[in-house]
Amino acid sequence: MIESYNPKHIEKKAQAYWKQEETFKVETEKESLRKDNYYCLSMFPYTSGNIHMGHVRNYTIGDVKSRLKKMQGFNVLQPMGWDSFGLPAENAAIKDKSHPALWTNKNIESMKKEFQEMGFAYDWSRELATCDEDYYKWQQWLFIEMRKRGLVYKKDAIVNWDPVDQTVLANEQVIDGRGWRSNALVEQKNIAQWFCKITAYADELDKDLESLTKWPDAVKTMQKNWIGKSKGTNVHFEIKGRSETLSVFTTRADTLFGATFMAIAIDHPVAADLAKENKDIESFIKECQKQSTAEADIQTAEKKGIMTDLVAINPVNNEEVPIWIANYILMSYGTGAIMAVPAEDKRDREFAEKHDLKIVEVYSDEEKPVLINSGKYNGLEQKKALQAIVQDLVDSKNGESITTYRLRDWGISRQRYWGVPIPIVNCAECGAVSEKEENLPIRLPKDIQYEYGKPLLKECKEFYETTCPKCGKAAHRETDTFDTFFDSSWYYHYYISQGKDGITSKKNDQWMGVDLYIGGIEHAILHLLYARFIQKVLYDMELTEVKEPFTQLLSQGMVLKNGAKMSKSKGNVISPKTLIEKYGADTIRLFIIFAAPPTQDLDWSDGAVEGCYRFLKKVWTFVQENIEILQSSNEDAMIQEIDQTTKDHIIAINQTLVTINRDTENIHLNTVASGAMKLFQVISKIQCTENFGSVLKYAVSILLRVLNPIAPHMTHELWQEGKFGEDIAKAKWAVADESILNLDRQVTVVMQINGKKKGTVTAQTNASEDDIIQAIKGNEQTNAHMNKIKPIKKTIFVKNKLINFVV
Ligand code: ANZ
Ligand code: ZN
Repeated sequence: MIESYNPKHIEKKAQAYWKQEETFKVETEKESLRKDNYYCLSMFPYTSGNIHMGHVRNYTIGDVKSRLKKMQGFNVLQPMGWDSFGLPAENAAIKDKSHPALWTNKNIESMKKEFQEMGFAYDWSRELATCDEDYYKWQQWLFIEMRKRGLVYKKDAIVNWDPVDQTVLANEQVIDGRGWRSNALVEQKNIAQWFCKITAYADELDKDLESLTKWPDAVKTMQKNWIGKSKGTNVHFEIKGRSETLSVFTTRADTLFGATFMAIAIDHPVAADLAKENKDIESFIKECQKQSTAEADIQTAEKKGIMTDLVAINPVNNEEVPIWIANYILMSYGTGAIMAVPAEDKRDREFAEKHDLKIVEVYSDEEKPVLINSGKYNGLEQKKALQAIVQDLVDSKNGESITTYRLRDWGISRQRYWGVPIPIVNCAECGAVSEKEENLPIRLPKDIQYEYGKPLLKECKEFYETTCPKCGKAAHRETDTFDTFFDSSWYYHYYISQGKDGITSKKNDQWMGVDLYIGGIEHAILHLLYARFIQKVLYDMELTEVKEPFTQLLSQGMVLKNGAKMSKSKGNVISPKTLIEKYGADTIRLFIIFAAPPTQDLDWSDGAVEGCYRFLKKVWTFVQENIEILQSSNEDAMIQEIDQTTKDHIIAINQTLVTINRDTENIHLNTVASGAMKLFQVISKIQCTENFGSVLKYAVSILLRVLNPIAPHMTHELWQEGKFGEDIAKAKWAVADESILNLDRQVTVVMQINGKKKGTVTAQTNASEDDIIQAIKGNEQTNAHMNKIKPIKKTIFVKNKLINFVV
């Protein structure tokens, strides 16, 4: 009776073995060469409590790649941790009348269990959670160091305020003017906030995208657009009757003669000034403040404006241009003011038409347009016109060339409880003082009665009452916590050095940048940009010599069901838990890898899952049926001593290995899975009577190793049972044998004397007559015949077939 495939049993067994043997533990502190190390990182999950198929796909891809690299001889670092601070924990705590920490820890526990059940080869000794004090201590340290370098500062800022969730929202969290979670109408509020000066790195962040040759172009483009580098001119307009000037940023100084009005942002200082004396302006501004500040929303919102009684003087022709306050101008871009050219700019035209403002054409209607209505510049085509006008502006000191960025400084203050405390003390005398390093970490108080909507830290005396690190007098702690994007902007360092040696250790560069970073496309912009920024800050602090944190980036495709994204709201979710229960983890892993290349969307198919299960079962049964002969044989292809059919099988196996190895490199892991299936097809045909055991062991050994990264549990069990070795995870990855591949490129040529067969020689396909004669002389038997036949009258040579000596 052979043992039947019982994933539940063998998967538990393999997992226990890895734990016991610490198979995936890696030393990062010992001296090693960067090229021998492989750092494979999957974006750590938010501790939401449930693992969905998107996670499973993300982490399976990383795990297959990691296991493969280990077999290929690399020291592989594959860690896992938890992005564990954030709003959902607070909301859940309210719902469950619990505490965010309890909820979070419970979730970590259950998610970890599921990850272990999936058989992911993590070095669990490096597990981290961003809510751990040992972890965030270094984040607080970094903040203080950045402050010393002028890279963090506090300023009043208008923020999107969600009156229900009682928190500041990022622009992306405002959807159609409403809070993304609460759906409440978002208000604009001015409060003091901490900012990171990411704009100081705008140019580097833009330029270094070029060095990221192993990133998807789509992601690089998104980053580039987000940074939004733009070369243009600041043009200074005098305000009639006032001492100050109004500066505008334009990329089209060539259109200056078409500027028929000016438009300034509602929060421009000039607007604020006017609002003090003018009720209409004041109420217009108030009205606009209700509108979302998200750029996309501003672009599409109805163009509103109010005219002021100020006029600007156009420096190129001294014409008077009315100044408007308009809702489509961003204070945070350029100078917060524009010259409007309705003839050339769509937004300005829309505004002009609505408010009945003048439109002055500046380009002719010809195939090659040239300037018109533009004084001495008339007749110039655009490029030349721009050059000439900018030059004159610079010469007359009415303007200067400038590069601006769409990127803004990163607001990191959150008025929430469940986050890393910002390590600042507010002293009545000294102002905002950074905590002393020896006082870190500033711990988040845990024993707190959790209640919704309350600014908890602000009411927690034990937390905020402290003394000033500078003067020693009584003072209040900052009660804002960090944006959780900060928590995840440096975690890839902590996995390596684990905070033993500071935020990073010198040895970290033996592993940095991350060889392969895998995660969802939803993180294409912010997370990756913040991490790139922090890495550059660490570089400038001389804590690393690596400028980019992630060498290769893989954005895995989505998991779909019938063409739609799997999601709770659509009710089409398939739970990994149920599937593990039914088929075992190996089947899910195989399906995920087999069904689509990692970067493409994967459409769920119950039938295909079933098919994967059947495949694994077949392999299992086949090996079990042959288990005795496998146990008692040594692996050897026995290529010289087997029949032609078996030889062909062995050649086919090696040819399949060529494809598999080509595709492991370009991460088309799906062909590794289909390659394994192909191998099995060939292997199940092996029938030779001689040397069957050795040949089978050779072939099955290849199959198990190819399949191991994808179905690690089953192959682990079969490897040990078939006496292939102790731990397949440490076995050498299978590559094609060149000498066997060459066999396929060889032919057998018959040697004849006067038309009678005397023997055969093997030679390369298409070998010449001379080559064949050399081969004959090189073979004892044929050479003996050759020596007997002298003189040769005639030689008949048929390429790849025969050589006939006529004597
Ligand atoms: C006159 C003009 C004429 C403009 C024309 C464009 C086309 P990019 O290329 O994205 O950098 N602008 C400047 N500051 C702005 C702000 N704070 N809010 C809204 N719009 C602003 O865009 C630069 C152009 O965007 C600038 O050039 C300005 O309009 C507008 F045919 O000036 B332009
Ligand atoms: Zn003080």
